Amino acid sequence: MNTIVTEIYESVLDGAQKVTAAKVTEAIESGLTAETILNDGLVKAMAEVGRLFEEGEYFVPEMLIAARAMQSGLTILKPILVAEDFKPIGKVAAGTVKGDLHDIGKNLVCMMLEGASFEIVDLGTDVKPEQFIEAVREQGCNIIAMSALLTTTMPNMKATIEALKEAGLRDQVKVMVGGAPLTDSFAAEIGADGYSPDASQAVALARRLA
Ligand code: B1M
Repeated sequence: MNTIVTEIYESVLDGAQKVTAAKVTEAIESGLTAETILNDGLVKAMAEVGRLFEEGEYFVPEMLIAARAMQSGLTILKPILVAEDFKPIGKVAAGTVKGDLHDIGKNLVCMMLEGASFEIVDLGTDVKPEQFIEAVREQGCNIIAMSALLTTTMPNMKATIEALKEAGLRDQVKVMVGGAPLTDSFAAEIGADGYSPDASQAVALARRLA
């Protein structure tokens, strides 16, 4: 791995927010692509944080400061990942489902979709079914993008789809889902229109759905 990328990776593991931001800036200036910085530095580090948490070496505070460091790097990458020339090809209501506070993956998906000329209504985390419904009704969103990182919150995706049906809105929107514990078959089972394992494939999926 390139030295700066290794330093970015280590700074996220250490939760050293300022170092991550400085190293990401340095990496961009040195000519590395945003994709390399993102995938080999930031995303890889968060996967390692997850492994350390599973093994009992990291606890919630360490996960949290690592997440903050990752966010500081993402903020710097955002202008590069997001196109400046912007004519929306669809309006997406994005959110992490009810009960779930993990937002790094969702934020990344939002950035990539924005970069691919989708307009984003970011509902944040812990998003209840009625909030997605309101975004369709009040803001005219034609795609719902739900993220879940916990096995315990995955059922809230189905609850949102059921609520859309009850509100008579299911035919007006496409529903895409993603998040580490999800699978294609889970998406089919709950009646979603598509599943994507990562942020770049989320763009291809949203284009198909739009
Ligand atoms: Co949490 N956490 N966490 N956590 N956390 C996981 C998810 C866990 C797998 C860790 C572990 O045990 N190895 C585990 C879940 C186990 C399970 O459900 N089976 C877990 C747990 C248990 C918990 C708590 C319950 C811990 C506790 O309190 N005891 C708690 C729950 C809080 C809650 O949500 N109610 C908790 C809390 C936290 C923090 C707040 C400390 C922090 C989140 C900070 C934040 O997001 N702002 C945190 C973190 C950082 C993680 C790990 C380490 C990293 C997640 C992450 O950001 N990954 C995670 C372990 C892991 O995933 N390896 C873990 C980087 C991100 C880029 O990847 O989010 O997967 P990801 O997104 C990817 C794809 O999944 C996909 O694209 C993204 C980019 O490629 N994708 C989509 C995501 N959404 C998509 C939507 C799409 C399409 C693609 O379309 C709509």
